[in-house]
Amino acid sequence: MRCDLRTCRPSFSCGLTILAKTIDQKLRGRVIAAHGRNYAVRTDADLYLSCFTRGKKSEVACGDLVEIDQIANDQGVITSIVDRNNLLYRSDAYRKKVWAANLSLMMIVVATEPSFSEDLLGRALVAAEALELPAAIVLNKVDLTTSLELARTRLSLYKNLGYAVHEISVHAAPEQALETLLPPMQDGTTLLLGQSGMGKSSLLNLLIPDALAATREISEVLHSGKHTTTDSRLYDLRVQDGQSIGSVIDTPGFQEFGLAHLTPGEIERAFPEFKTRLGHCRFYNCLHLGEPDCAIRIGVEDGSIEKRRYDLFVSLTRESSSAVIP
Ligand SMILES: Nc1nc2c(ncn2[C@@H]2O[C@H](COP(=O)(O)OP(=O)(O)O)[C@@H](O)[C@H]2O)c(=O)[nH]1
Ligand SMILES: [Mg+2]
Ligand SMILES: [Zn+2]
Repeated sequence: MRCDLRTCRPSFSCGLTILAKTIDQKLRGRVIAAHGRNYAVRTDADLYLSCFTRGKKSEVACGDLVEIDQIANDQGVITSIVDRNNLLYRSDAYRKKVWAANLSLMMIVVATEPSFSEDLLGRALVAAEALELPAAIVLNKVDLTTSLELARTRLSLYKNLGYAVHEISVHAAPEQALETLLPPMQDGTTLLLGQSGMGKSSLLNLLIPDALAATREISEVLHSGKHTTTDSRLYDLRVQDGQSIGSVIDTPGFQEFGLAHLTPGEIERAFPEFKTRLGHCRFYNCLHLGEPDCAIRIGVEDGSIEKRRYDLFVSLTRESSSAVIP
């Protein structure tokens, strides 16, 4: 019996079956969870909880669009990564790791209490600038009024640099928090960052009411039963008329936000307040670390560049130049 690709069924032992299968099962989806070299990929129709790459080195990130070959019910091999708009890395002195892909906004959650780390905040902003990714700061727990003014004062620097600072209280004013945060997140993919204690999990649960349950389900497969929270996870923000109106990537490990993979040029360009001064140093290849007649250091001395921002620049430049990332 002759058959063609449309009528051929896997139960018929026909030579075309295998071909039909490959054509049928080249699926396109989005990576919604990443744990080590295990990924969960969601296609329009299905969720493939157990996907992996064949290569030795895996460069797939949460948020990536990928093509997969189905190999079993919920298992797939990732065969290719569809072009990315952007890819965020983090690194230590020895290697860089992919972190999240296809982002449209970085949202950094800080709080009135406990005190937040300005070093981490600054690093996140530099990472965003290096990708030309818009960044916004969320100040949570504004109900804790005794520490509110201090937090506002610390954040005024970033407001002056042009970053949006959204004040919210997940506990005291959840509806208002949604009204404030959903519009900028709409239609894109927002990376949610925050050091622990800032209320990131509380905010995520407000944005995605079943986030914790969904995480548990996927974690069980990715970690074969172990409950850990080391994954990056992508969630649909809201579904309207069957269409998602945006997504959020939640990612742990913010405590060690290494940017040693950035080059000195990328670092200096990631400071918006340096922009008008770059190119005005005495030496064309000035590193702004102590050279005479350095426009950046003159800016620090006359107060137009904040000392804490310059200090961050120096730390990042030193880390970058002592790193041995291949
Ligand atoms: N007062 C106050 N506490 C909050 C608010 N949001 C979160 N918290 C509390 O802050 C602590 C840390 O919250 P959590 O969501 O676990 O923070 P995460 O470590 O960033 O994920 C918890 O005790 C929360 O109940 C808020 O808007 N106001
Ligand atoms: Mg948490
Ligand atoms: Zn200089």
